[in-house]
Amino acid sequence: MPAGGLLPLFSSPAGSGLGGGLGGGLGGGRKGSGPAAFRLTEKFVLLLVFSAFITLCFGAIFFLPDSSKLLSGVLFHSSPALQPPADRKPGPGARAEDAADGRARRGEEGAPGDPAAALEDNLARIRENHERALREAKETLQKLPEEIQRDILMEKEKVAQDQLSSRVGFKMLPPVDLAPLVGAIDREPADATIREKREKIKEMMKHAWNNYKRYAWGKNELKPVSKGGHSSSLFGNIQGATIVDALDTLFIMKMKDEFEEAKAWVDENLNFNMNAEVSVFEVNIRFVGGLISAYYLSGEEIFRKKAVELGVKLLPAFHTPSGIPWALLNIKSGIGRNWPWASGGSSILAEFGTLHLEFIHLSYLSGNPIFADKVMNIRTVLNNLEKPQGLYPNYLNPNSGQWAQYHVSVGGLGDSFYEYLLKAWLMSDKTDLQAKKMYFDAIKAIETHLIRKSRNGLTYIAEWKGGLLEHKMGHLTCFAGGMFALGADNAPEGLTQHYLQLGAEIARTCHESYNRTFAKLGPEAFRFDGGVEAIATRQNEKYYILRPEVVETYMYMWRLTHDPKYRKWAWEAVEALEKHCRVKGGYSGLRDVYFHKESYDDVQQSFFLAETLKYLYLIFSDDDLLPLEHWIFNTEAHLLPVLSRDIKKVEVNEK
Ligand code: DMJ
Repeated sequence: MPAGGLLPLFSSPAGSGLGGGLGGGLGGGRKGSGPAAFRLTEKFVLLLVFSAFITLCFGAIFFLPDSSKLLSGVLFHSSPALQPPADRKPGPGARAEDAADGRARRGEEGAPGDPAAALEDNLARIRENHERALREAKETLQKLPEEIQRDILMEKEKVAQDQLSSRVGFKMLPPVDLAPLVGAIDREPADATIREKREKIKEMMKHAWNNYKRYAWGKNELKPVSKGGHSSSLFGNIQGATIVDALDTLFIMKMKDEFEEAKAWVDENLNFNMNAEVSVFEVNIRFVGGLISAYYLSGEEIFRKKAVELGVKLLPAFHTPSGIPWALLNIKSGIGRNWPWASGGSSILAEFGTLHLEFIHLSYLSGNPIFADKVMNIRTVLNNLEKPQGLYPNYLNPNSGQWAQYHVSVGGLGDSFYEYLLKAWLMSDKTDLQAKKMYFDAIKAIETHLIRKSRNGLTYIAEWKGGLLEHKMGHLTCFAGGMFALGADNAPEGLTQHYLQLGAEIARTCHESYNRTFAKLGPEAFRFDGGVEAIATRQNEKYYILRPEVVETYMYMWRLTHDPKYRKWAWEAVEALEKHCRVKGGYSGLRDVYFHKESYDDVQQSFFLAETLKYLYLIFSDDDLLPLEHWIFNTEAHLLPVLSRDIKKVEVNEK
């Protein structure tokens, strides 16, 4: 309404002020029918509307939730410069510390806009806030008390995580006392043949890397036959898996230029601020593990910063009633879930049981115990549960905290959980005695219930399904030979020799699984039933995807026994890879290792660079490259230093 239309109301003959106007209107208005009476009614209605409007505005400002924000928005027309620094993000080129200190660059703020539009905007925001508050209140009323309690806890944790994120963003990570690295850089092997072989493996790494760079740079993996990028849903939209997975292999092979270009890519492009649903396990072992390893080897802060940033993103996965994390997590919304195929919505033992090493290091590198707390809680839940025959089933329900299906495997779904128990103990400088006990108890039960010998004397590890054995062993299970040997030294009851022997037997069986194929590379799974031994009988188990587990076991067996057969077997694998998997555009997996002509799967897996080539290279290096007393390999072969007792003493003292 134009302002002139209101003016006569305030100059009515019945009075000169507001009071007079009202009095005149109320006194004679109802009875009269002339133009004067009509004006009084009009006055009354307009006044009523006006005062209702004012009341609404003030009522909203003072009584709606978050009134302080509204006050600053409506009454003070706050410009961005007056808002608290936390509300503003540092712009491109701005120093993060500037934003933290609240020292904003005021010259860049825009001029205040049209006041009417601003008022309209504020009213819209008020309405929206009001509606949201009502909606939330309604939802809360429908919740069970436990759910409300959980929400409060989650909210609290979110605040803690936000604080941690901002510390990472503002480069406020505590200083880390990097112990002098033992054996990160080595000498050339003295023996010329060994030197040549090692050089050949480095050439393989160059071939894999250069082709990835040429055809798939920045993508997760390479398609070596069709020469393009390959994306796996395991990483959501996170990119660069091959770059991060390859970092430490490049470092130990002294491929300095390649390491530098990988580092630059991480610095400029590795991004976790996206709407992506990822596998918590895969992102942890490849990205968090790869970044931590690169940090310890190179001392470059960017790797630590990215590792902690990603670790924080993974924390909401633990928001379950038991604290056993979800398998899949949307790193933007923080919403988690489990694989739809996993028994009754369960989490998987090999997934939630393979976070420990990286999360202990994340706490060390961030100075925040939250990561260690999460994985120690997993440990407590598992330790307290009743175990059928002393075995750990592969499926655990994160809501009830109870086992689901009784399926036990040292291969897929179970494997690296056992590996991480042993390595948690070793990485703690042998102080984590709970991990040691759980490991040795577990492998004792495995030996009793799952390990068998074939008619011709091949030792294998079967799968256990509710008490019945399936006489099948996976390629993944072959890592266990190395694990048994690695733990042998400290085995209880004089069992050192026994476990070393067990490791050797598993290595032999896995070598047989390679030797009995056309490609001399092993199938995904092989069986010991129906008259066969160490051979795949099902078409869908005959593929080889450049996996490392067999050469991983050769590496540990070589280091721990120096029996030359392990170098021989490793070299057979190198020759087979060159003959059957190498293509012009990199290395490809095979669809059928028994078939006399290669059928490529057209994927160069990132773990081929992280693990397979690294283990092969180590087999042809001297033992002083990455000595096992100082370094722990995570399950993706990334390097984590043993955290010495002295470091831990410092931590405890500081607390
Ligand atoms: C790797 O990502 C890791 O070794 C994991 O523990 C199991 N699978 C692959 C390699 O086969």
